[in-house]
Amino acid sequence: MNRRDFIKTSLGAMAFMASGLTLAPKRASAATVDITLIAEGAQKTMVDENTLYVWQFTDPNGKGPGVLPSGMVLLEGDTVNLTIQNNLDRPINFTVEGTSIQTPNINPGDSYLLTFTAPAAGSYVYCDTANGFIGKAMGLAGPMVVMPADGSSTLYQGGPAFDRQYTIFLQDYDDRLNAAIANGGTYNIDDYLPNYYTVNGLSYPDTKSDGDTLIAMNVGENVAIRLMNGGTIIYPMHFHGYHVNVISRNRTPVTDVIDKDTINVGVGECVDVILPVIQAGAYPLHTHYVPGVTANGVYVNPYGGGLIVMLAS
Ligand SMILES: [Cu+2]
Repeated sequence: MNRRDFIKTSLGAMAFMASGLTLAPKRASAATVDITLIAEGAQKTMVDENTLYVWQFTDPNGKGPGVLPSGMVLLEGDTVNLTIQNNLDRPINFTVEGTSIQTPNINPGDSYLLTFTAPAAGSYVYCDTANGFIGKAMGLAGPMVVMPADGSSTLYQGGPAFDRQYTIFLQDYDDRLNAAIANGGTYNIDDYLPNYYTVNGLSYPDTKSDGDTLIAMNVGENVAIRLMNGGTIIYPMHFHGYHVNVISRNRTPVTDVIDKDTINVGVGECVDVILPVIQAGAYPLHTHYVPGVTANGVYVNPYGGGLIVMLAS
């Protein structure tokens, strides 16, 4: 069965969408890019119908990957004019982890223009750090993918090539913290224990019906998967059906153990892997932290409700 037939028969009428970061248009040379991100509160409905008050960065002109309201794809050397508007009730900042890219604290109602040069090719987590642990725990984080300056489909210039790429942005929530923030209260971070988990803003089974979180592949391809931990706990990500080659951790090439089926993704860490598609089928990629495949501790369908995506070829 080919890929399209599989999608039609197994996953409904969904077409491959050129959305989000997955299939971002390629450019051959660096440019000047204007981006606006609004830090704001939003009501997020989870797969068990519970609603969480979350914080998010929202790009009024962009979306994705998945249902994340923001996500950047840049080319190495781009000049980025980034405006951050703070619509939250407290100061925030914008920080690209592992770089010196950071705004000062931005007060409620204020905006700040940060101009920076897109750093070396690779995967980056951006987030608020002005609120400490709470920034990420409330959701104020997103993925930044920097493509090589030569415009090639490689993870870095001269690095391994891929046929397609996916961004898998991992986040978690403790709904007691969300409720406390929504009600203007306080929360003891020592009590933090997440009970909701998302990939690109979605939980399983919704990850099956979004073009950025259904990892659609063809046998014979090399598929780049960017595992990016924007949450607050470690995610041991297990690939069923395939082994992957670990290419880099936090933009540093990995040269020792490269062929694995479980990849530990630490807090704030970005692990870029290449999956050689050696066989057809449908297999899960999920966290081996068992509560992470539930929604509030419950399997909302036979397979779970949290951090699961399907690999389909
Ligand atoms: Cu597993």
